[in-house]
Amino acid sequence: MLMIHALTTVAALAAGNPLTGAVAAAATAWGTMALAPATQAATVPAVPRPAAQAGPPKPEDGSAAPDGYAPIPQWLGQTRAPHPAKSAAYEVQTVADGLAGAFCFDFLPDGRIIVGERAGRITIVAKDGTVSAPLDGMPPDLWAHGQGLFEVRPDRAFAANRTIYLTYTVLPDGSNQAALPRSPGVLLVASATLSADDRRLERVKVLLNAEGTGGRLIQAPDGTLLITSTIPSGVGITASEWPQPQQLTSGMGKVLRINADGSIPKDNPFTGRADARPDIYALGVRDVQGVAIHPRSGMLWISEHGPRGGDEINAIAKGKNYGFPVIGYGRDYSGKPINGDKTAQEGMEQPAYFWTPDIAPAGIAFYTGTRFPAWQGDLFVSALAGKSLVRLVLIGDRVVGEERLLTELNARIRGVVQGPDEMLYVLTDGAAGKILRLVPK
Ligand SMILES: [Ca+2]
Repeated sequence: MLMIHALTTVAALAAGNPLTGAVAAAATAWGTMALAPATQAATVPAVPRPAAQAGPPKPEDGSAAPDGYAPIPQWLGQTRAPHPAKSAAYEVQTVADGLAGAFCFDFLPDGRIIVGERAGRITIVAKDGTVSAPLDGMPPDLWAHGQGLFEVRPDRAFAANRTIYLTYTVLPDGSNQAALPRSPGVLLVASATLSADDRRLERVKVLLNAEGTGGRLIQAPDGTLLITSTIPSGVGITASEWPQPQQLTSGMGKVLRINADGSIPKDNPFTGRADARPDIYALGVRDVQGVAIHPRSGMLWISEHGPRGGDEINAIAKGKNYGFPVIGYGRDYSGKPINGDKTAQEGMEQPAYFWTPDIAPAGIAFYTGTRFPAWQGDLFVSALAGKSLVRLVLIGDRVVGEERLLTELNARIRGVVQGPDEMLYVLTDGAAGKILRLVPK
């Protein structure tokens, strides 16, 4: 499925070879960020983007609708796993409402919830459900036209340091807003301090230019930050235009890893290589919409949107290649095969699970609590187009069951988080978003 990118109707910007340009831009971006003082005024070079479409998508641009394509999995249970034998009854309670375009939420150590809305607002939900006024002190260059604020995440030691991390898009330097290409925004990662009165962000510091058009962030158990960086995607954009996920000089289509101060961990897999960004942790991803740390292995798991079909769950290992656009289980929006419908190749990782047709998976969470014993160890996947909360029953890294919960809401679900009370919380998408809590019945 596609992200909610702006379909600007104006003419495209850049001329020239987009691939050569991408490599050059990547090198420039990295060099600049490494040398520049880490302030809000850091230089943001333009990254080549696909040409804008004149008007709405045309029929030949395709759609994301199911078309009967049903690729064969590598093993039984890699897709369409059977309904699990055991489940749990739940009731749904409303925790907060009145959220608009909320994209992410997480718990602060005192049990309050911090919420990020795409337009560039951060609010805090009190335990009684009251939603605060948006925080002041947001990055002034946050550009929200179709992109915007993607992640708001407290540091693991937030109670002591009041640090939060953000991912958001800005317009690159020199952008002419009257002649923008499609999806021109560039993903930045920043840290900030929440003021003592909880009303504003202070000391906003840009840590990284990730180059992508969107992305998620989560802090690993070792304190490093894992950031996902997407390629532009959406109807009218073909996979063959976007080889960057396989290019080590580009930040796009990657999982990136930095220290909490923006420096590069010495044990990153490509450090010391002249032909690679040193912040790359894994490659070959497309459009990551959910991140979670596995409670036992400490590994990053992600949800990822394919184009038309080929949504994936991946367990991310250091230095590995997750295949896009060389292998996958989806097709271009036009319905045309990508790389001859190739689904496997030596040296490329298989998804732990995939969906064709799409469910548009978004936020994910492992359930580790005791309130729902039948759900312990399972991975929960919020689904936008799938309008459900998907429960994946795991044995090790293999899925052995799939159940769709919350279908009764008929709502696009953007996120899922386990609360400190060991209940599951979900965030609904759209202009009238809510945070809901699942409690045992
Ligand atoms: Ca893949």
